[in-house]
Amino acid sequence: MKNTGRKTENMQNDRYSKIVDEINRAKDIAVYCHTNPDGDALSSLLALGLALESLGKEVKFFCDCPVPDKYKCLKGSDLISLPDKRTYSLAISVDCASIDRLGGSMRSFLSARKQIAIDHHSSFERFCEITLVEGGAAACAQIVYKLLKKMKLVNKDIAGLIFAGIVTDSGCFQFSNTTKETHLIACELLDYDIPASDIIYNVFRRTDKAKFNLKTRVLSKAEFFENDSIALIVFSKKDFEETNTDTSCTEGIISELIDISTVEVAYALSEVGQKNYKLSIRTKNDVDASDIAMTFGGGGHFNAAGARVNGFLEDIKEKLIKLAKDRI
Ligand SMILES: [Mn+2]
Repeated sequence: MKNTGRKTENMQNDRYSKIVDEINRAKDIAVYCHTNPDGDALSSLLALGLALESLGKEVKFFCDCPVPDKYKCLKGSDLISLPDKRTYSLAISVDCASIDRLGGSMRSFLSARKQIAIDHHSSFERFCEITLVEGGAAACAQIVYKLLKKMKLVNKDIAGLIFAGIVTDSGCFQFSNTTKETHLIACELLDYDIPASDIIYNVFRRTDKAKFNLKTRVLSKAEFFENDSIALIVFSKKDFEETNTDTSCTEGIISELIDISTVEVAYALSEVGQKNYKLSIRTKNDVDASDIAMTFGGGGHFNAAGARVNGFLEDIKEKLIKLAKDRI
């Protein structure tokens, strides 16, 4: 990792102690994750929240969407609810690169007396005074772990959650965001006797027939451009309807494209409304996915990013191909 000088380390330590101070001071704390939560967002939220509860704090776990079935296996997932109208002493967001990622939770988050953001996106846009951000870290759960370790709050349940978050966002230790530190943390987590292979199966591999049908259907229509260096799939409303699935079922399917040796940029467009698409981008080599996402007001990581895009499908495709072509 870059910037690991003594000075940066001290700055991070100051930041940790500032956050610990705020936590100690607060009696009631609301923790928040982003809209359409993934395994890292939910695991980070639950690990942090459960740890704060063990300190005797009154903790609320907020997300503006229900927990997807896939993640109901996470310890404490039944504690997560839609935000209420109360004003909390402290609000902490996890895995949110910008304020709008909070979606329907934004108002509740901002109404708290103090706010803290914990995040790992290189595209992070500061939206509150206190932040704990390590752009490029494999998962937000990795940063939550370092905080909870300093606070001596890690137990078996929390270790399992942190592991689930890391597994999700590192593609089970396969993506280029996986560093020595990621493996070292995983090693420490295994000391808590967590069911590692069960967690990997549940959050990373397990699928169901409907998702399988969606996957085979959409992949069979994949398009390739520029000598197979760019790949694109579209999840249309019809694909979702006829396979009895929805946008939450698309996770991971794009990996099949970027795994093809010639492909350097992979796109997935999911139709979410009239001329409205959710765009996912995966890249390899030196192509910056978050840079492409930012063209549409989105963001993310170097090799994985996303955005919302409006327009006619053919126009969007043309624009995406050009953006990729210019960067390969
Ligand atoms: Mn994440």
